Amino acid sequence: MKKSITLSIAGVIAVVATAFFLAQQDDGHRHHASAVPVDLTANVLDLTAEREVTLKIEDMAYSSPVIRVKRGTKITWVNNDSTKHDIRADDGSFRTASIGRGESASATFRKEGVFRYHCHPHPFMQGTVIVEG
Ligand SMILES: [Cu+2]
Repeated sequence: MKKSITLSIAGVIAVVATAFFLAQQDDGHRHHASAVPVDLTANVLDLTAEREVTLKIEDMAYSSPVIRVKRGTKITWVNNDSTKHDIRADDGSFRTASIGRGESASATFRKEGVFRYHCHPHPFMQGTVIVEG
């Protein structure tokens, strides 16, 4: 009886030690991953075949928040909320007027790059346009 208890305690210690080791490995992995730039290919809507793109603003969010377009594409946002919104580049490279329900605003992307934008009154509303050559 005593022997079997000792054995099972040893077993538990072994399991805990293994779990700790795996957790450390896992943690190391996460640190490594966070050093790598965010993978934008995960949920990107490919609109590179379009010359003009219309996106909606609904329920305090931009529809299709991450899109890929060709250089020269005109993007129009239509606001379906009763709240006014705008579209502003995080780096200040473009900014639209504040638009109310049923109104729209456009921006043409002539430079390649990754353009993150947000709504000035509601900074939690965010989107990204990836412009390809
Ligand atoms: Cu807004």
